[in-house]
Amino acid sequence: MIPILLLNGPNLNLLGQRQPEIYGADTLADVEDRARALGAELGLEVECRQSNHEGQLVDWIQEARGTAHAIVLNPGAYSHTSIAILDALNAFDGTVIEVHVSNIHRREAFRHRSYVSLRADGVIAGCGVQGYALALRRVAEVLA
Ligand code: CA2
Repeated sequence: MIPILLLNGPNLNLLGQRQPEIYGADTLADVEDRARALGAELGLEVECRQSNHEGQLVDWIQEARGTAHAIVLNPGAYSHTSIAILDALNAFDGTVIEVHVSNIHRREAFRHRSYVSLRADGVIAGCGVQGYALALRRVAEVLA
């Protein structure tokens, strides 16, 4: 099994609890359970983490340098603001896939730019929570 990290940023712990018209009805626990199950089918051991704190996300990305072969991450609103997360990802040698549940390009202009996209090997947006599964399939393909 190849170890990979699935990271979710601020407010994604609220998935399934508010704004279902934008983010759907699945909870973060649903998403993480499915990711671990799909990962097992694909030969990936998926470690799931979520934080509302930028520094915590940076710490986990740094830790992943020694352990994970890929990072799938939805940095939430930090996508649009965080040079610190971009810098941490630039120090990570593995595959990086960025996921957004909503289509950030169809939303407010401030969501159109993602610093994380400057490092991401792939970006998935607007596919709902299915985006996480698509990202895992891509990781499995790239690492094969
Ligand atoms: O579409 C995405 O996945 C986002 O990364 C979600 C972020 C947003 O700031 C990005 O622009 C796009 C927000 C996450 C908030 O998640 C919630 C989920 C349910 C209820 C309330 C917030």
